[in-house]
Amino acid sequence: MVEFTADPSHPRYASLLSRHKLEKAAEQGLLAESALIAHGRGEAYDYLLGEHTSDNAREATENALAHLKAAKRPVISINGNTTALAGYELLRVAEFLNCPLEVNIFYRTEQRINALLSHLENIKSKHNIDVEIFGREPNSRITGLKGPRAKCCHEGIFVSDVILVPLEDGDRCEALVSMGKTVIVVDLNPLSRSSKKASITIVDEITRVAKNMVNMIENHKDIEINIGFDNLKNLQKSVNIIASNYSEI
Ligand code: PTJ
Repeated sequence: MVEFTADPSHPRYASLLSRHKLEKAAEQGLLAESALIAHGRGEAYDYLLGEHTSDNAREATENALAHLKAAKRPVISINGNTTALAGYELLRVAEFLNCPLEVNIFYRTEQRINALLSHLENIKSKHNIDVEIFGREPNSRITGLKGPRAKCCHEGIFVSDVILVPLEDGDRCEALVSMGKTVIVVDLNPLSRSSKKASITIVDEITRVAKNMVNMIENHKDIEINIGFDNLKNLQKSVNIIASNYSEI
């Protein structure tokens, strides 16, 4: 693997660093074959959104964290891309929430599950993080879905009332909502099915979202559930940002 040498002063440093993390993760067998295509789509939207956390994304992030804090059985479900880009930060969030993390991937192979679990266990022991990680032996199914992507762990996703599930597929998002859960997704595409179906959508880059959550926790930010939060209105604000960025040179 080529060494990462970009200087932090480079205008595209964050983007280059994310790409490097994903290349490394691919080499370690953590990613789906289409992971870099999915990331590229995300990057394109991020470019149009201005590559920063918008006010409406921050509002959605705060509301999401408030729901997770108030939940009886919160869970954080992570896939390959999320583990590579924000595994450490989401373990910190899970530790703060005292909730489990479940490795749950769309393109499921036992080899990838095992690679992801040992990667996360290494981060845990390196940083002394105390979080239960599920995913090795799924013993339950997401209601209404067929095939391997329905697999989940009873004590993790199945019994959860609030689930943070970044970069989720539309079908699974819809199925989780139908199970009565509050579903929080992170998706740079405000027009995706997941974005429209979720209870709360954070239209922001997962690395920034996870860091923002850690900052809110570390700074003891006083956040409360926003009962007036309207997900579609929040999504519309992201679409408006894209539209106005697109019309100006
Ligand atoms: O690890 P697996 O097997 O679960 O597979 C993971 C991928 C991401 C490959 C899989 O879930 C997939 O194919 O996803 P999609 O359907 O391409 O959707 C990914 C969505 O996430 C797209 O709408 C992207 O815009 C968005 N996205 C991609 N990268 C990021 C992102 N959103 C936030 N942060 C990102 N870094």
